[in-house]
Amino acid sequence: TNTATYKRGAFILFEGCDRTGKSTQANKLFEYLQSTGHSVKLWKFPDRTTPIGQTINAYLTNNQELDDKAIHLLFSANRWESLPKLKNLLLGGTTLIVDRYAYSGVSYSVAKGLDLDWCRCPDIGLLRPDIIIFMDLSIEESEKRGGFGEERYEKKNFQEKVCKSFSQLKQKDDDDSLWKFLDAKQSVERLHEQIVKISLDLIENCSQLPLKEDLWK
Ligand code: Z5A
Ligand code: MG
Repeated sequence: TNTATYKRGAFILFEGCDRTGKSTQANKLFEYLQSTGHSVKLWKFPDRTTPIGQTINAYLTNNQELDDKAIHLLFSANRWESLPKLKNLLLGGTTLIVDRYAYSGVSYSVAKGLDLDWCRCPDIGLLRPDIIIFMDLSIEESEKRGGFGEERYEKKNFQEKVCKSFSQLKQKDDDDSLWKFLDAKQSVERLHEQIVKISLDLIENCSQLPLKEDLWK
C-alpha cells in the first residue's frame, strides 16, 4: 500500500534529585539504542553550550549571583531556545533521551521558596515528554555517592526540599501514567535492563502519535 507511515521519535526524560544516577542511565540507554541501530540523541539540561547556558553555568558554579526568579526564567529560556531543534529531531524519527527538564526547573526553584504555580508558567506549552523515568533514591543513599557538595544546590536540607517539590509536581500532573518511578538503589545493570525494556515499548507505542506540545496545559 502507499499509506504513509508516520514515525516520530520518542521523548524519554530522566528526572530525579541529585546523584540518583540520571546521567549514568541516560548515557547507557543512549549507547544501547545507538548500538542497536536506532536513531537517537542525548540532550542534557541545562544545555551549557549556548550563551544562556553559559550564564546558568556561571551561576551553578558559584561564579555569578542572580535573583531566584531571574535564574528560573533563564533555565526555562534555555529549554525554549532548544525547542525547534528537539522538535525537528523527534519529527525526523529520532528518539530523544533528555537528562533533566522543566520538572527539575520547577522543583529546584520551589525548594528556594518560589511559588509552584508561578514556577510552572514559563514552561507551559513546551514539548511534553512521552515518559518521565524518575530515579527514586533517599537522600541518605545519594549522599554516599561520589561528587556530592561541589555545586550550588548540593546541600542536604535543600535536597530534601527538592524531593518534596518533585512529588508535589507529580501530584499536580493529571497524566499520572507519564511517571515511571524506579528504585534507584538497584545496581546500574539491573536498572539499565528495566529502562531498556520500558524504552523499547515506548518507542514502538508512540511512533504513530502526534507530537505533544502542551506541557502543563
Ligand atoms: N537545575 C535547575 O535548577 N533548574 C533547571 O531547570 C535544570 C536544572 C534543568 C545541575 O544539573 C543543576 O541544575 C542541578 C539542578 C539544576 N542541581 N544541582 N546540583 P546537572 O544535571 O548538571 O547535575 P549533575 O552534576 O549531572 O548531577 P546529577 O544530575 O545530580 O547526578 P545524576 O546524573 O543523577 O547521577 P550520576 O552522575 O549518573 O551518578 C552520580 C554518582 O553515583 C556517580 O558517582 C555514579 O557513578 C554513581 N551511581 C550511579 N548509578 C549508581 C547506582 N545504581 N548504584 C551506585 N552508584 C551509582
Ligand atoms: Mg547528571
